[in-house]
Amino acid sequence: MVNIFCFLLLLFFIIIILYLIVADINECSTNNGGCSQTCTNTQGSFTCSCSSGYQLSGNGLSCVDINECTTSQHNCAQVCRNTPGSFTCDCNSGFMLNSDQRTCSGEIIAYLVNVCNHRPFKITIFS
Ligand SMILES: [Ca+2]
Repeated sequence: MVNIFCFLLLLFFIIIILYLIVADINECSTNNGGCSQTCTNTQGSFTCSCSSGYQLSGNGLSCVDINECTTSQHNCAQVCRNTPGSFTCDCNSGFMLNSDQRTCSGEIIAYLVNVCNHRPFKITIFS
């Protein structure tokens, strides 16, 4: 009698375990699975992933900004400024950021004299 009871109990637990394996639970449907950005449901589990410019932290859940300025992942000619998920380029004093948002042009200051009134005037050119 005890053997039959033990067998049925064992069978019951095996059925429950098989049900949990086969019947996938979408962990992402509750609190985004704990992921700070993207949660992807998989059979029997889930994974977290991050948008471009972020990397998954050690806990596998949260995403942290990549500081492109402290690595070689930026292409700024002069100054790199880290931003959440990205970075921007800037220029040193006396330079102006070009339209490519990466390189800088130097400031050329020239002093000319107005031939009509003989007064000096300043022109500034970025090149
Ligand atoms: Ca960044």
